Amino acid sequence: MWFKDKFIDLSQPRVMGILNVTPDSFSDGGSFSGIDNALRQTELMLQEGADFIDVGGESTRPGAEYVSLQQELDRVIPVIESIKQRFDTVVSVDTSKAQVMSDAVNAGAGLINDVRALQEEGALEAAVLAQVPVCLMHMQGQPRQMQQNPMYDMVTEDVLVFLRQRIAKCESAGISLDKIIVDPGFGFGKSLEHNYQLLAELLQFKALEVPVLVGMSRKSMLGKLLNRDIEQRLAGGIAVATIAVQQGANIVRVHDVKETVDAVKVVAALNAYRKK
Ligand code: 7PM
Repeated sequence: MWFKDKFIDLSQPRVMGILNVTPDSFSDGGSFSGIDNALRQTELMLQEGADFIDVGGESTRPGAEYVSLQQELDRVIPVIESIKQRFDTVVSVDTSKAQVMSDAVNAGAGLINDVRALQEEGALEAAVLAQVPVCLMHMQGQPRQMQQNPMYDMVTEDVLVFLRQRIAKCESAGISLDKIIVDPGFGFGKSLEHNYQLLAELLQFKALEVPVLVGMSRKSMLGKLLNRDIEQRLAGGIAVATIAVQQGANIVRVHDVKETVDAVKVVAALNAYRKK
């Protein structure tokens, strides 16, 4: 798949490194500015083998409040510009706002990653004009209340139906299938049981005939199951990333790039032998 200027072969599993540029992620106590901090983190993740750097300025953490447009632009655009100046990598922009999408792609972003699947005002139009691939994610509800009491008839079927509808909307608006990625949205309006059912049935998403991205890194589906704090979820994260790739995921979005790159390479090696 082409991400603006760069081609990434998604027949092999790829790793997307998470770069948070929300204010809390800047408080490292040192003398580095937000941009310096972001650049250091980016350089490390690229050395560790990340294929994408996902830049997000809106905290979509359960319970989080809405971030204003200007706040999000101020956080995200300078970081994308600086990364593209220094590194030859695909930057993805984690946003739901049309203006952030347009400005980010102008600043060099090669992928629009939208947890609201281009449903916000003007987002679909902005993505069409931007001419870069989009990742359509499923979310039930909105971040501030989505984890209160998530309910589904059949979680996998419900998420598949939603993604099929969003793919159809994108196609009729002028985004071709070869520019679409889907994501079941682990942790976004899903109980622990919903998350594991989706992971068990991830292969079903291959029926959509577009690449599949997953993000489970450090999420509560690990914390709740293992009774681990955020910083103690690495082993669980490697396990679910490995399983996801084995179940057909093309891109895994993670904080812990080095460990995930190794795990994903093991699955890729195994699959190469399996085909012979
Ligand atoms: C705080 C807590 C900040 C949790 C951000 C988060 C996904 C995503 C996020 C995902 C795609 C996180 C979330 N999660 N985009 N953005 N898929 N495509 O845990 O699962 O990183 S934000």
